[in-house]
Amino acid sequence: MVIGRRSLLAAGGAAALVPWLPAWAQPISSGLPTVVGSDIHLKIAHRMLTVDGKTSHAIGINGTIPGPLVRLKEGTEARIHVTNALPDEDSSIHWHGLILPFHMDGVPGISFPGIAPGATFTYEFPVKQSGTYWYHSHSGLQEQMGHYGPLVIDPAGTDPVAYDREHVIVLSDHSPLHPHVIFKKLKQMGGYFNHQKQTLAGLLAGKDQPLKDRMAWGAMRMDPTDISDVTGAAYTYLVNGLGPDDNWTGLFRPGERVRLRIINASAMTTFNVRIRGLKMEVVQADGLNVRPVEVGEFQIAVAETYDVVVTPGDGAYSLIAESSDRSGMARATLAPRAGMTAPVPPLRRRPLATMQDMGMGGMDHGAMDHGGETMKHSMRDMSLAPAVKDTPTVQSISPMPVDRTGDPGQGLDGEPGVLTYRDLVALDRNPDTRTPSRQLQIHLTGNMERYMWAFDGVKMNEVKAPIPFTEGERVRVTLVNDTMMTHPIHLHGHFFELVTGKGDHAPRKHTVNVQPGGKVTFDLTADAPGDWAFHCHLLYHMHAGMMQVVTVRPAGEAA
Ligand SMILES: [Cu+2]
Repeated sequence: MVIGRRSLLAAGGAAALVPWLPAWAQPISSGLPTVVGSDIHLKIAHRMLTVDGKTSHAIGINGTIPGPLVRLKEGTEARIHVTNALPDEDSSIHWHGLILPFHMDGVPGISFPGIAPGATFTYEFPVKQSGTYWYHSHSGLQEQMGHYGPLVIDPAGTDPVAYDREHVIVLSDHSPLHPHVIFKKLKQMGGYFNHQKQTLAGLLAGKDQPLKDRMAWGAMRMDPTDISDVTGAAYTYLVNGLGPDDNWTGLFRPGERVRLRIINASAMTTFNVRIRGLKMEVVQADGLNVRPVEVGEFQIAVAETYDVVVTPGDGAYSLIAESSDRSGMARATLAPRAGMTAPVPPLRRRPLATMQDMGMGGMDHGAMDHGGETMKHSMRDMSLAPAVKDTPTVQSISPMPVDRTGDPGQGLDGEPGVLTYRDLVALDRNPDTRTPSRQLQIHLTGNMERYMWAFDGVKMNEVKAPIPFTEGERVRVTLVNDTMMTHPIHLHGHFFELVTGKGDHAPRKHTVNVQPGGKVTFDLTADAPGDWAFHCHLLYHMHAGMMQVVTVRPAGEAA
């Protein structure tokens, strides 16, 4: 299952020997079914999925993984009938990033009761936006089994992005292990799937951390190779449901402007995306247009979307999405003709977490240069975060977290031309440019050893009350990451403006990745009354407690 350098090279070699295949047998983009119209029907059911020749259990929608592309039009009414054909469990569909009435948002227990086995629920809502989005289950761990799909809304007016052709690229992670088994193993041992730990041999060979650093990290019971909880040891990384050897291929005519709508529908995987030999013009983030910015690579967190435009010449190109811990990759090909391949680069060297990732970004090196025991104490100083409850879900408090929106993401420091959040500028003026009337700080806390994750030290099942907002109020929210993992934090039913110094053209997002030991600030206009889910989009983090309910009450109603 691990897609190592050797198997990829072997696959590339084998692919070159495969004879020409008829068009219908090629995994080209036309293979992604699309559903349109005033009444759309989706059916959730078990099926088998074959990836790179290996078959395992999965959940599909209308028989495919990912589910079909749901294509809507801005300014129309959507009516989508969702049937749950799973024999013995409830299901649901959440429309990720859509602005709609809260009871159509599809989160069981928050917005509606869920869809019982055999039942059909009809979602009806006005389509008020355009862009690239996706949908997925919000029930149990079904999303990990394939219950997700792309959603594209065509604008009512002219599209500011000029392009000749488009491809939807759904990135995901699939495992033959049942998600409950994965979760159980994480609970038993947070680092269960990390097969890239530092070794004695590596130390002797002078690789990775020197002995002094290793002892300091060891005393803190922290592991710098701990980048992803679930890795290529458990996952095959997919493009549109196909493995690296299957090699999904998107066709183009040389010289065309090709728009790629890239969606990270993974349960747990942050990807670093690049196309060898091509510059990418980022034109949209999380469904909303941004001023075009040219990059060579970008990190896409779970649940984010980026649209890029590329102009390929007459040749084949490898689209590579490495998992951020470099334990594997998703791979696809862009080519003028089916059957063409391009070289696939080996996985790059795995990154190590840094002192910044431990929330020491604001400290000078002198302050870091003390022994492990002292550091261990300074890593859990509860007085630094008075609002955080002192519970076992808090393994550490970042001593000096810094704004990391200018960082490219773990492992990408020093790589040329990598997108950061600070490169994003909204194409349209922000709809609300008022100064926030209050501030709110939320800490992302966790305990890797016990695999507990929470907001402010309180897991979802121990939360006493939702986070209250008054309808129409504008609030500045700062998320502080007290853990060594990245957390893609998603708020339902709203967009928020990242505070990165872009004035009234701040980039607006529905999901923001908070880097380890870092912080992110955004301004939120709470303009959608109702109860909304607010959670880490890493599936097992959400499942382990990093979730809350945000309630937006009409002004004048008692809190
Ligand atoms: Cu998380």
